[in-house]
Amino acid sequence: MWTMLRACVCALGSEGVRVMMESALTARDRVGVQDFVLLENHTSEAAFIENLRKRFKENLIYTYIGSVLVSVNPYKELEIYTKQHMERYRGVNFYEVSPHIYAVSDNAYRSMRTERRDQCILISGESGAGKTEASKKILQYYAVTCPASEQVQTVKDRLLQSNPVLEAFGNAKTLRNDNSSRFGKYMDIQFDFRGAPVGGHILNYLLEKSRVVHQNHGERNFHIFYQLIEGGEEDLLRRLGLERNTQQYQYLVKGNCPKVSSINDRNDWKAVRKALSVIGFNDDEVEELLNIIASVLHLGNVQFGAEESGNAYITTDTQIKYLARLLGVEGSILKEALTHKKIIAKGEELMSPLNSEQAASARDALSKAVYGRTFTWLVNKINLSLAYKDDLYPLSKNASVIGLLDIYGFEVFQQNSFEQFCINYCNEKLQQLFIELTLKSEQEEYESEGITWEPVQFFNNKIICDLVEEKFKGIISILDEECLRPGDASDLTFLEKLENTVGGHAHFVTHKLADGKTRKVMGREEFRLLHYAGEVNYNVNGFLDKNNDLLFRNLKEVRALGLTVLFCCVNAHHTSSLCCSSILTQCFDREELTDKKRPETTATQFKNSLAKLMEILMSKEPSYIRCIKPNDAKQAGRFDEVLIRHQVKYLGLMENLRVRRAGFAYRRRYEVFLQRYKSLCPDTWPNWKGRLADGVSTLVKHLGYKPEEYKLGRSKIFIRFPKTLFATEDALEVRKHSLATKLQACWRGYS
Ligand code: AOV
Ligand code: MG
Repeated sequence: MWTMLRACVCALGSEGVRVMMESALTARDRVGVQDFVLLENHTSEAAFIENLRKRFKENLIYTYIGSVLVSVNPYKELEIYTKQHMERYRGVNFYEVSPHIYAVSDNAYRSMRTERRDQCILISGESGAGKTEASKKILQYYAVTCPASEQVQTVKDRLLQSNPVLEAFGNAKTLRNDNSSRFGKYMDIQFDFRGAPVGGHILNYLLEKSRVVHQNHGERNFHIFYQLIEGGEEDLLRRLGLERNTQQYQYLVKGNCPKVSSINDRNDWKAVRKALSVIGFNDDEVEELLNIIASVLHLGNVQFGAEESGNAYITTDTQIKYLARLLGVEGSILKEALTHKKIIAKGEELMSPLNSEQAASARDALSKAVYGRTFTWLVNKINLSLAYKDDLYPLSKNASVIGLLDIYGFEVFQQNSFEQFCINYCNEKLQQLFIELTLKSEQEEYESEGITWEPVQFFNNKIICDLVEEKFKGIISILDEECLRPGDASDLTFLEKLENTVGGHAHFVTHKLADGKTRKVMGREEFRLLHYAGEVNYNVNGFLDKNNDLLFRNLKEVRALGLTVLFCCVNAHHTSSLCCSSILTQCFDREELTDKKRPETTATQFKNSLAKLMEILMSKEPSYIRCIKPNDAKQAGRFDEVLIRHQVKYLGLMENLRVRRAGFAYRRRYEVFLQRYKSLCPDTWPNWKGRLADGVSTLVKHLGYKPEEYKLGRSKIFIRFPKTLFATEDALEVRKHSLATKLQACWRGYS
């Protein structure tokens, strides 16, 4: 009992200072335990949730499961991110202070420094759970606490300022989150041998382009459009031909949600403008970028009428005038391009008219392509600005990296489409990585090292990943097949093929029942996936088009339109650099436009980029932050137990806790352990001549490790509690210090 209490109080750290005033038991009753491992009834889900609730009520949003940080979104500003807080966590061991995202950040940083191993911090949780906020806190922590010089300061500023820019162009208000990431982001922060951040690199994943032309009820387009219209200076708006009224623009009215109480577009505009200049965009580039944003809005307002023949004509000449000016394309060419497609007949190029419906969808495809490409251009530009540039100290082998992963969280709406399918698939992959690295491999390691172990059962979502991505018979393969099949392929034939191929899969459901009857609760255009995080019905409408990414495919007429406008652009650019957008000419390079090879489909590209991402993450040492959303109303202080229990379940937190409780917090190969600590024992210092395992055994006995504190496997030592290791680290510090003092004394003696 006494040991338990001591562990608790010790674990409470600085939080503990406050609660030490009361008896330790009462304190625990009130604020819970800061590591779920300390829960008396660690197999009870109810006890787990109760602990979360107690802490949430006390504004203690962070709790550990061993080294995994569980974070509950407070939906209010807490005074826990000040500089003083950062200082408190700097260079301090995990368990000596209360749980915090700074402790995880610091721990990753110190592991990177002392063990020279690249790190990554994986942040997961559903939409609105707090992933993006968490990633920003981590970045801020490094910006404030890492060593700095003038040059490093510039890098820190740029790293920080990349956030408002990317959020403006890549985040939007959804029903789940007012600032929802609509793209996936993996950011490497590079550190030099002194531990100073000297560069960075961002990988972006599949932006939700369809939002440019359509938003569901209660949602908005990307923030930048509103920021520009609300915050843009008078003369800027005049130059761009924009009015200060978001409701004038077709692309901004679909969701009927121009204003959001938690968002101040005008202030955000100022922040974005400042951030663009910190990152190093010059005035011309900013102007061009805004020209493109305005062009998209004007494009959205281009309307078509139908001639008697049914051919489309443009009814909105003002828009064409602005577009021509902003994009640097001649108005007549633009008009023709928007209402015709280019076809090749008998080896000759001909312009064939579109009807008004075709013209409208061509216009939207063009807007999406322009916006999507500009976003990629923006990320590339930021990467150039973050790239390490010091010729004096080239980034050598000594450089290390901490990667931050912040993706779009699992999401379910009333209507779910191709975008949700991709987003939720991405979350399956991340969950799979968590399982591989924490639950599965941890247990496999005990087995291979010959450590006795009672296996913990868990749900492995690999079966769902396979259902989506397996070659030839996974959903993506079937979708691609339909996209490439000439003839009558449609969204519905895709659904039919799905039913025929994966209809019997345990995680796949449609309206059809095995006995030939139909399931009434499901639409005929839907399929349901039983994801690890819950059931989602996907409407197949638009799957083929979105996967084909119309603009660059032979299959649809839009391609010709896009090419025409952009060829105008490219050609204009070559004849006169004064007109036409140089950003767009960089975005759509000539080679790609004339390349006859069929590009990969959107889903396949996404699948491949995720596979690469998993490889990157697997090569690094991971830290985990598991974010939980406390309620669906985005409200402070509301702890919706049903919602939270669901997340605890699907995040696998109980299994995580069980593995942790039964397992070992730390493990190192014998040679690594011996090399680091051999100086603490006269028998192993300066060198151990015998078997490595015997050396480690001698060393830990000398250090006074108790038998229950560690186990020796085939090639590694396993240490059960972090505090054992921390005590050893402290001893090493003391020894280094006394050595240094002795050396100094010697030095003084000589001089
Ligand atoms: P997400 O990244 O996980 O959702 P965010 O990080 O954008 O979620 O968080 C959503 C909102 O919750 C933020 O805009 C804040 O208002 C609030 N919030 C989150 N974390 C904190 C915190 N630590 N302190 C105060 N408020 C917080 V998504 O991108 O939609 O998957 O796709
Ligand atoms: Mg986010």
